[in-house]
Amino acid sequence: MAHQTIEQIIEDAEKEINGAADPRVLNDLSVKYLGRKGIITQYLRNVSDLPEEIRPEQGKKANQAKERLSKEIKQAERQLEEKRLVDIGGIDVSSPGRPMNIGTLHPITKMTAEICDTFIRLGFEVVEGPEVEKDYYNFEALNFPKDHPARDMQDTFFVSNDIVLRTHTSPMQVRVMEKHKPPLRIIAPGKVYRCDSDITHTPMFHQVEGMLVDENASFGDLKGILTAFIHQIFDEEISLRFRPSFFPFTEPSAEVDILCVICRGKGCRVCSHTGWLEVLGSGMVHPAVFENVGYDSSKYIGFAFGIGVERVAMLKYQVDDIRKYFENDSRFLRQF
Ligand code: 2U9
Repeated sequence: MAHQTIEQIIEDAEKEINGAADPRVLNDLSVKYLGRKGIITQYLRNVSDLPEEIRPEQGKKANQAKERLSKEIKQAERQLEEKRLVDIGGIDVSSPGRPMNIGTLHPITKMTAEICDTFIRLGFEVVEGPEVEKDYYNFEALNFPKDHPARDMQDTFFVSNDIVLRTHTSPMQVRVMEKHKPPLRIIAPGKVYRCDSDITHTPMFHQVEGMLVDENASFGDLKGILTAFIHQIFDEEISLRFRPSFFPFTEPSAEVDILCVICRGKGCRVCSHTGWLEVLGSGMVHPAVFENVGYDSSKYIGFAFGIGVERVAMLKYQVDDIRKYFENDSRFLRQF
């Protein structure tokens, strides 16, 4: 042993350390080389017997060897422990951490909440109800007579002869009126279904519909409330217009347009060169609807409106294809 050089000792020790497949072997190697009676310790003791000219250098080398082997044994122990954890199917402690993807509310959920909030602040109450609905509540009570062509406007999914997927949330207003007397101020958010699919239509979309019924509601109130809503969602300065329209459940009816957010009224591809973008529909509740729910149509007057949530979100965020909201590409969804 005494005739071995320190370099040879290191070489032998490293061979043994690298070949060790068990932590107990590494422990034995630690004792064998670095222990009280270990090879390096013995070597250090023998240094004092060496000729004086090589003594300091050999002493230094032996101390460095001790430090080096001690580090190598510790590292080999760590590697064996990591391997053991992987082998037992545990965590691979050497693999880099995966970033956590934190979820967010869906942009349509956020837009629905934002729309509802503007009406809640104006005193409206939120009501919710079934998506699978009786033909009576979806059409009949809302003044769409059976076999009337107005039903074709709605591209209905039929569940059976007299059950449909609701094409709007208006059935909720009918249900509330059946149970409660005026005054009423309600909004009905939720999913609706229409058999239609292109870049501006999906078979399922979201609406927020609202209705106010009282003894003295006016078309002026309707204009005031919807103007406040548009200014809240878009911007305080935006121009809007009420354009005559037709719905079976309102008379008179009006659609509300905003000045095109792209061309500011000059006319472009987005607004079909009209300078205006359609945002929502509205009108004074048709007296036939009041009679269907047992309200006296000579005493009560009301107005109603329907807002397509995806449409508002598309205009507000300038998204040109409605399907982007439902593809669930997180790179798109994260932007809102
Ligand atoms: C009752 C009486 C009347 C709700 C109304 C509209 C006009 C309307 C569309 C907007 C875009 C549907 O999502 S959309 O495609 N809605 O234009 N909705 S008035 O009128 C009612 C509701 C309930 C009892």
